[in-house]
Amino acid sequence: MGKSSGSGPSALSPPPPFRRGDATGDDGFDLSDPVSIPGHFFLGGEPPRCLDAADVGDSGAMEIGDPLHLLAFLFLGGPAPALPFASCGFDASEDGLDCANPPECR
Ligand SMILES: [Ca+2]
Ligand SMILES: [Ca+2]
Repeated sequence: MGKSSGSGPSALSPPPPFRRGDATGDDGFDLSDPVSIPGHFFLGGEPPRCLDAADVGDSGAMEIGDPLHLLAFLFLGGPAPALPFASCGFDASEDGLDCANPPECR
């Protein structure tokens, strides 16, 4: 047929759900999650699939404190990551972090 309709994807598509702290996107929490964050930013490793999930403290920026926060929670009984953490959800605070390739969140 002729021209396609004007109903393309909206510029304001809703953000994908994610689970904060699951930087590897494998639906679980283990040592690979905190390790993958500095691994990407300082060692050129795989980027987190969802930067929001790697922003453990929800500061709106990726910092060295994010993997440290996650390490402390996982192994030292430290405070939990910011919500959404226990289950899939959406970022409560707007920031410039992207969730470009979100893992399937269950
Ligand atoms: Ca993980
Ligand atoms: Ca945020």
